[in-house]
Amino acid sequence: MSKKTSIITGASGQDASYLAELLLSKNYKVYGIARRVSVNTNERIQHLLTDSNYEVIEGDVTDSGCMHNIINKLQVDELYNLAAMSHVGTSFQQCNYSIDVNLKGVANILEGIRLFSPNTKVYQASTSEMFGNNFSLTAFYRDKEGHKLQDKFQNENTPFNPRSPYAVAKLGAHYLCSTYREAYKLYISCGILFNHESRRRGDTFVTRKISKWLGSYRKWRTDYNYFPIDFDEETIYIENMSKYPKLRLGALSSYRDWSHAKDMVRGMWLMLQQEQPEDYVLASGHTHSVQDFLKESFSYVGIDDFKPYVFTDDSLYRANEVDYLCGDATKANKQLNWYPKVTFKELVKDMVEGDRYGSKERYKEIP
Ligand code: NAP
Ligand code: F7E
Repeated sequence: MSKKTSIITGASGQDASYLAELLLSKNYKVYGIARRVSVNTNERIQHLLTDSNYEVIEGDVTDSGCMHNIINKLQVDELYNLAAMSHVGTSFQQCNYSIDVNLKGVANILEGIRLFSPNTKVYQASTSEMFGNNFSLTAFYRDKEGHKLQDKFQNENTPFNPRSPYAVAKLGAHYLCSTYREAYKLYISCGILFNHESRRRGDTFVTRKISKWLGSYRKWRTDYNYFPIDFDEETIYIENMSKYPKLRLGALSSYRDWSHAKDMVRGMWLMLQQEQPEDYVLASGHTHSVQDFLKESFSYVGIDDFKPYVFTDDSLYRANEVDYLCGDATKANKQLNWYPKVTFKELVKDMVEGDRYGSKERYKEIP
């Protein structure tokens, strides 16, 4: 049987690095599309660059001619579109740009597939941000004490209600995918993925911001050994000797359904191995607040109360917030036999350990 071939856009990103590892382990030829940058951004895929089955091709999803040429020339079996301006907060400041990459970029790819490579199966990276503050309710049930409860969750039937330029662009792309799927009978599946993190997570997302800060704070503490520590409004200090800036964060009460990125890329691949293209939610089904993440990560390093170490910075609040996300992945569980393996606790531990010794140790992963 001939080797399967694939394109991954957004090759230098968190998910693309795990997906490339997965596809290479399944003996695929992988073409990673990465945009031209003035400095090296291949840190996450450096270890793959010597693999003869992995090739990086320069390309930008906002350039239709470029994407059409690549799609036409390679005629791959599977294309995973992971390229995005993926930061929700930034999208409020860079609205047009977010639409260019996250919506028009998808149009460029879909047109390329339609015109030049209609047998290529496409995965589109949709997002739980498309739900905004909408949720569905389970039927009432009773807890152990007999109290009447109901759970809030989002699944494939929950109506969308985007609350950021990022989410609006992603929702436009999501609908464009279903339109192309129906109109041109193309194999296009969208994964509606809830938050997923790892040691390779970008350091401006809240989980990695926390684990990275803990890593550098612990180094500072170790450098100054056991001196008593005190606090003023924005800093932590050691008896007039040294000051260290507190961890600056915005909204602490948002709830997110966090999984490990490695689990998620397995689901992406499974979506393209089905008879029919469909959209699927991938999520752990457990939700935690940012405060929960802080509590878990600080207590992992022996700090019982995180509050004195955190400075709430008003400038880090978003113009609109998504308050509560908790995914119901029953469809993926049943149809794809997909279940996440890494728990919230294991994820936090892995990220905090990953940042403990600085960048060199970061990529020693959960096995
Ligand atoms: P990420 O780490 O931010 O990676 C995004 C990648 O897209 C980067 O490699 C970036 O390149 C590339 N990119 C940006 N603009 C581009 C352009 N114009 N042309 C080509 N490439 C471009 O994101 P991720 O966490 O891996 O997420 C992967 C995808 O899943 C994204 O589409 C994201 O929106 C979506 N998603 C993520 C999550 C999550 O929790 N991680 C959840 C739901 C959906 P540079 O390295 O040059 O910046
Ligand atoms: O924020 C709050 C923030 O930026 C999580 C992307 O991968 O997942 C991600 O989007 C929560 C929000 O992720 C800070 O306000 C508090 O409530 O880590 P985040 P996100 O916005 O959920 C979705 C599914 C995607 O599709 C996206 O691509 O944490 N928060 N303080 C903060 N967030 C950040 N970034 N920085 C803070 O200082």
